[in-house]
Amino acid sequence: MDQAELRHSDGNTELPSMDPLWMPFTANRQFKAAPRLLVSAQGMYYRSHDGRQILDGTSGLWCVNAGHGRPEISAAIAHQAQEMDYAPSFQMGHPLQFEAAHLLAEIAPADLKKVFFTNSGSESVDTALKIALAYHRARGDGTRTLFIGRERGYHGVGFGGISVGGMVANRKTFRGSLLPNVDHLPHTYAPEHQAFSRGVPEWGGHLADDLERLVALHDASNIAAVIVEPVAGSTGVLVPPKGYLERLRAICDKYGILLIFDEVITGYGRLGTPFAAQYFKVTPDLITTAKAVNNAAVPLGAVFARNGIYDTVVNGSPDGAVEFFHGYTYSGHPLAMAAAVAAQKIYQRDELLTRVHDEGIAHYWQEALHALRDVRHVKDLRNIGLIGAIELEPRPGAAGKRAYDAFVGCYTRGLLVRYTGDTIALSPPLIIERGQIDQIMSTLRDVLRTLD
Ligand code: PXG
Repeated sequence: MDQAELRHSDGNTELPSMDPLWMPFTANRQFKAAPRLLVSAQGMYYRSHDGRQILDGTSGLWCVNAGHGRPEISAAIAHQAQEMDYAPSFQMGHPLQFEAAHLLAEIAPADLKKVFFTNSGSESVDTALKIALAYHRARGDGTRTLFIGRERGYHGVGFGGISVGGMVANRKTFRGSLLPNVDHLPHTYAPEHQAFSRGVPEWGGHLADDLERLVALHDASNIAAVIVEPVAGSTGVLVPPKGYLERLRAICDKYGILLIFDEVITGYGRLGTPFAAQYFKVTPDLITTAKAVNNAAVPLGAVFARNGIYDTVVNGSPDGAVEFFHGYTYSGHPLAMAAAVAAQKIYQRDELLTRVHDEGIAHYWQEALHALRDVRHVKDLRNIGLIGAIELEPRPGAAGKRAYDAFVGCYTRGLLVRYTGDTIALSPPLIIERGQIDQIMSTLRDVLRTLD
C-alpha cells in the first residue's frame, strides 16, 4: 500500500493535513516533517502508511499483550455498542462491569479483590492516592497525607502522578503546582554495581532502607503511602534489586504506611505472572493498572484494593451516603468492559499471563538480549520477564540523539521499539515466538552497528 491508497473517513486518499493535531509526548515539528503512521495491525505486526510490515517490539505502548486484532475482542465491543452504548456510572450499574471486576479479582494477588475502574494509568494513580487518603481518614488517621514516590518513577501525567513521579522533564514546567506533601526515595539504578545484570540485580536491596530516613524526617503519623513501580518502565527499565521490594513492604508494615505498586506496565502477564506482586511475592495494599487490562482496545484502567481498605472506607460512612467522592463518567464504560471481559477470557484460555515463564520465553529473551553485549554503543542491558532495555553510550553533547536514530533505523527496517533518553525499551506482545525474538535482536544489532 502506498500513500495514495491510504483511506480517510472523508474519502480523501492523501495523507491528512498534519497542522491541527497537537501530538502527545512527541516532537511535533520533527514528526510532521517525516510522519510515521500506522494504519492496521494483526498479531505481532503493524502495517505502516507506506505499506510496510512492522514487527511490534513494544506491544503498542506496553499494552497490547495478547497481540493485535483479536476477533473476540472486536466482536464483543461491536456487540456491546449495539446493545447499550453507555450507562451512567454513578448510582447505576450494568452487568458487564461486575463480570469484569469478578474476572480481575480472580487473578489479583492475595486479598486485593476490590476493583475500581478508571480510564487510564494516570487516573488509576490519582485514584489510588485518593483511596489511600480516604482509608486513613476513615480510620481516624487523617494526618496521614504525605506521599512518598521515587526518583525516576513514572506514574502518568495527572498532577498526582507527576508529583509522586520522578522524571524531571515531566515535572519541571509544573514544579510550582505539584502536590505539596510529597517526598521521594532514591532510584535504584547503579550501573557501577549492576550493569549487564541478568534479571534482578544483586546489588541495591539496601536502598529501600532510605524509607526509614524519610519516616524519621516526616514521622510515620504523617505518611499515607509509598508508591513505586515494581519495575520502572518509562524511565528506561529499572529492575528492582534483590530484596528491595520486600524491604519496602516490611518498613511500610512497621509504620502503618500503605504500599502502592504501580503495575500499569507490569500488570497482566508481562513478567510471566499476572502481576509483578506475584512475581516478587510481595503483596502491596493497592495496585494501579491500565493498558493490557483489556488489551488496550478501549481506554480503561483498574485499581485493585485490599478487601480491608474497601471495608474501612465503605463502612466508615452512614448507610445511604456515598462513601468515596471519586469516580469518572466513563468508569466501567460498557465498551471498555466488553473488551475487558473478552481480553481476560483470552488471557485465561491461552494461559498468556504465565506464558513467558511457563514456555521459557523469558529465558530465551534474556539470552538473546544479552548476546548484544559486545555490539557497538551498548553500555548496559537490562531484562526481566518480557521486558528488555538497551542503554546506549550517549553522543557527546547530544543526549538522546543516538537512541532516536536507533528508533528510526529500526522502524525503517520494520521493527517498532521505544526509546527514552539513550535507552531503547522493548516489551513485545506475550504471544511472541522465538523466531520473532531473533528478528528483534538481529535488527537491533544491524542498526546499532551502522549508527554513528
Ligand atoms: N504508571 C505507569 C507505571 C506507566 O507506565 C502510567 C502510569 C500512565 O498511564 P496512562 O494510561 O495515563 O498513559 C504509565 C504509562 C513508554 C510509555 O514507552 C509508558 C507509558 C505511557 C506511554 C509510553 O515508556 N506508561
